[in-house]
Amino acid sequence: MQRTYTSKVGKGKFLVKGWVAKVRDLGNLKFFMLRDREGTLQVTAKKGVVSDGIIKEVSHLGREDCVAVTGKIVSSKQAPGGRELIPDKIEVIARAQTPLPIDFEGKIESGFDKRFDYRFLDVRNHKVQAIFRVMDRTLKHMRESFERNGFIEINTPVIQAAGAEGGSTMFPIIYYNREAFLRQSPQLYKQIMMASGLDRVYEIGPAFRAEKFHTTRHVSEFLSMDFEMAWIDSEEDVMKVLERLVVDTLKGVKKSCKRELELFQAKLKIPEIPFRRIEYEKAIKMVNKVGAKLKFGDDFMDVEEKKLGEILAKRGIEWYFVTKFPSQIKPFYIMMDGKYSRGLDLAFKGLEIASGGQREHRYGVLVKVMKAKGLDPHQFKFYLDAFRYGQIPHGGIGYGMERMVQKILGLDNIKEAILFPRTPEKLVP
Ligand code: AMO
Repeated sequence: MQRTYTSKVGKGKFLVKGWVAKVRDLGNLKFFMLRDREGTLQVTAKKGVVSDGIIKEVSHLGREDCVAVTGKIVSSKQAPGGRELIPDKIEVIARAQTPLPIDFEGKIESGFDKRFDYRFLDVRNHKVQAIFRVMDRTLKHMRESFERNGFIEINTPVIQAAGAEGGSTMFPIIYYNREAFLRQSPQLYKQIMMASGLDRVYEIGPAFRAEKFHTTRHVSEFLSMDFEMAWIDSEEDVMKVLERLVVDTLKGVKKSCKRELELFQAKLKIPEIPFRRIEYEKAIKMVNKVGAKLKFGDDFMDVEEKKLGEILAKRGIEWYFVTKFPSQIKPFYIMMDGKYSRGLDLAFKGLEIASGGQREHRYGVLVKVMKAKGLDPHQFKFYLDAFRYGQIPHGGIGYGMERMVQKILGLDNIKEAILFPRTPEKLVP
């Protein structure tokens, strides 16, 4: 007989497989909840109704034993979901040791560290599992949107010889007999691909940052979704694609993750296009009015980002762009117009989700900017070469996938949206 998920059983005989979630023994009546990926099902063994062998088997079951149960589904007023399984065969596939190291059903709140140590148990909780289903669907709907908009998915190296996002967050590794780095972003490679004629590319893959501080939105390894597009006139073209991508994705998630969103009581609003564009100087004024002390050239930190999000939330705005950042705080690859840059950030409820902009595609200017920012162009020859033989105007963004899921579900900490988070302290498991 083929296995059926607990959510799919109807009337008749079925084989279900899963973990023993709860056992109750009322003497002549014994029952347990069987949990699988899709839900739970009560298995009821009543003396006289099932064989003595089954009764004995059930009385030996313990929490999280792994079982395969065959039996008949009958309606039941008392059982959760209005149905129960009357077993005629119970096979114990594996026993679980006791006591369990964490109580993942949430009666005793386990600390983060313990939860991540035993993530395989933690994810048996359907609410925790829901986070990763939302991640799965988010990626799927994004890929669909990219496909509709003519993007090609690519993969570029994770092991790199040079980083684009500043030395302080690079992870050096030993690559045979020389030093290399884990990528901070696919920045240099996606830009190189703009000189290849592929026109519109995206990549979804891990990115690494040796972040020294602890926040609820930074980790050392995250899933970066990057796109890059050619033949643009300005960063406005990038924002148009990005806001379309966000709306497509949210619409998809709203439809395919109803159950998951309900578990988190997450009300997903679909923003209207175009998203609000706020120039950096205006954003500074807005947060300074409520107590911040930012001046031109300062970067938005956690608190100011949140403040801006709160101000805009009062106006019913959840998604917005911040544009026209000062050139001095943007990386070398962003195009500068004197004092201002063509860089942009996209925020969702006060959290930066993506950043990018129009790139500098003119070889001579790029080399000059790199030098002015203290970089050695010789180290970036492989990248700069792509700008010497017909590089076209282009732009793109990098997008933090876990931050997106964090905000969709209202999770306090980004780590919850990562199966095995990496932080300065956490390398195992
Ligand atoms: P940036 O450094 O702003 O830009 O990163 C892009 C997006 O990636 C996410 N992110 C992180 N998420 C979790 N933990 C971290 N430590 C972390 N660092 C970044 C954020 C952020 O908005 N190359 C540029 C992008 C571009 O211009 O295309 C870049 O990496 O959501």
